[in-house]
Amino acid sequence: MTSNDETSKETPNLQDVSRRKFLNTAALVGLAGAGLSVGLTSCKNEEKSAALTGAGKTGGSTASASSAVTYGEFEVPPGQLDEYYEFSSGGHSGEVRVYALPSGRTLKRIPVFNIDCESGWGITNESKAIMGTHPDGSPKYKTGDTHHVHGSYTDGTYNGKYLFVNDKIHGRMARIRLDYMVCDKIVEIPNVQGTHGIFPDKRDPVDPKINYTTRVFLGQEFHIPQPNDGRDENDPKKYYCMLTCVGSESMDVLWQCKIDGNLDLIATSYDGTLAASNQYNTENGVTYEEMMAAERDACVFFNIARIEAAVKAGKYFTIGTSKVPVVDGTKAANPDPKTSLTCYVPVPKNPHGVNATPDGKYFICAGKLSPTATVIDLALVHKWFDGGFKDPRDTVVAEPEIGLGPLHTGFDGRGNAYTTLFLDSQIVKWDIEKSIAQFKGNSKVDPILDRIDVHYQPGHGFTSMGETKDVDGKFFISDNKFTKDRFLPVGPRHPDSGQLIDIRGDKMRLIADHSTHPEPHDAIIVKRDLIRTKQINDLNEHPLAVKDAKDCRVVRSGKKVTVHLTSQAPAFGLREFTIKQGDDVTIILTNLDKVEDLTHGFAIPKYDINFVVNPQQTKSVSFKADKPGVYWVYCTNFCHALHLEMRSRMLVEKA
Ligand code: CUK
Ligand code: CUA
Ligand code: CA
Repeated sequence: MTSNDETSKETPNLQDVSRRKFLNTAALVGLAGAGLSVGLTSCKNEEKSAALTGAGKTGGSTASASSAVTYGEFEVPPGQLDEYYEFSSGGHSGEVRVYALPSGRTLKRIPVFNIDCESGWGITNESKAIMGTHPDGSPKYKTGDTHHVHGSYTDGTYNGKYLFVNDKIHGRMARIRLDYMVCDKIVEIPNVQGTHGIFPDKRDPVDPKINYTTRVFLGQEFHIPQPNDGRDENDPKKYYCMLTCVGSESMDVLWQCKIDGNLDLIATSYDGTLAASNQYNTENGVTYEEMMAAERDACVFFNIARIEAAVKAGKYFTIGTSKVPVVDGTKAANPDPKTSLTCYVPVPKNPHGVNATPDGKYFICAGKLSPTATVIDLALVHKWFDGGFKDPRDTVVAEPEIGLGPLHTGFDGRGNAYTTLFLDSQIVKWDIEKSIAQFKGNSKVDPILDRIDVHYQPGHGFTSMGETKDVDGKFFISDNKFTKDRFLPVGPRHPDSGQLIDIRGDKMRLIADHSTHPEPHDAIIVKRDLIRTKQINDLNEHPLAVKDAKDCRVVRSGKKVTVHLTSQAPAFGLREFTIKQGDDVTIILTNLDKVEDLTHGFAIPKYDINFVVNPQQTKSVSFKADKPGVYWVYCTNFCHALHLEMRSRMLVEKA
């Protein structure tokens, strides 16, 4: 299926042809295969030692050996707190993880799209209401696939209010409130599949002249026919992808923008005017060979003000039963740059991550199948939108060759970029301004400053505060797959790793290997003082809170039974309660303990109920009392010397 071969017909400008050394499709597939087989066969000694030195994967690694590191410098001694939080996506576990850096301590796993019996996520009524349910009350989806975690911003830096994370499988976005570090809202995006990249606006409405609202943008990776209801399943003309915009407070889907090609990762500009995405499937291919057909794909820019004006002016359509306004951002619908909603900048073959430099000037798009990174000047993108010139490719100000398999780029705020090289198993440090000078024709300049081996296949790489204008240039994390010999073996499924790299000096230094559960994708590193959490819940937050142990009771209305219950170490408010077989039971449990960290568990054997209530928190569960008998309801969370004795008897009378 190829409905748009416009891109493949584009002739790269001549200056470029000599510089860019593309690998042909067959070579690339072979190369990717070789990289993987190294990762997968670690048993043989010679391969192992080759892998350990970082050599033997790409035939000639040029990384400097990491010079003497005094590891103690980065130690966080017992009792001391770390300098940073790291918020990481948990990949296809569907969760978000919280680590401390530089120690690498695991602090928390935040269940989001997954079901988690440690906390009761997906088991309690409150969490099910957030996740969405079938009419019978069961969760609508049990699976999730998180990739990109980003924080909410005020004027270019984190405000500590929210995290946003995508779900690639079911096309959802979740919000995590950072005061409790729990998911408080999930929105399902209509009309899309493969919701991958996500990035919030970096500004709040700080300028009264411009009506900025904080939005989150999401990129659709997979083409689907519209509407996707069984018609047009094999009609290429009906397939397309869209950018989606969600309001960060309302969590409503505000608009969508139809495009040519697909979307992948998202970046937003610091001035709130632009969002962009790399496009690896401008071919509109359905097989990987088709997706690799063109020598160039694109980085597409969205003019947010124009899109929102078009929506306001009613220049949109809707799809199927969805009411979300969809504007047309295809090239055919936008012939004039001066009114265009989108700008498609050609970049080499199947690019991956796009990242915004902290000075707000450039977006950097990594080549993936091209050994290059493309530096796009945002001022020139604006100039193109103003009609200043015709060819969007003229917004490119540099395209340095940096190594094989470039994926994601982090920044130190000193003008340097750090890009993960999946196939070279390295991080390359390069100078952005030098790459621009080189591109202008100064052949004496070499933008490459340093390389360091990582172990072994890096995906995302990111720096401390690196997605903000308050970037501090201290640490880089390389999140790696294929860690094989780096940790004690745990069977065929290996842990993944986050390797901590000190980037303060001229040379990068590998400081630590932190193991992670599979499979981390993107993360952000946030200064600890930007995060202010609450240590206990607010009793009044839940409308059904049972505020006094004296209020514990069983209320019956026909077959509907509500059990009002409290917990206070080492007892539940009712030592026993009786219900009848066939009852529709709701148990509301408030933890009346006020002591910090005094969490109680609540488990009912055979009824598959297990959740915790934190101090002053209320949660509820509903179930059908379908099994007569005696069930010891017990506290699962160690809370008191009499924790084992903290029980209540649920008597289900035979009907
Ligand atoms: S994608 Cu995983 S390495 Cu989902 Cu962010 Cu680039
Ligand atoms: Cu309450 Cu253990
Ligand atoms: Ca492509």
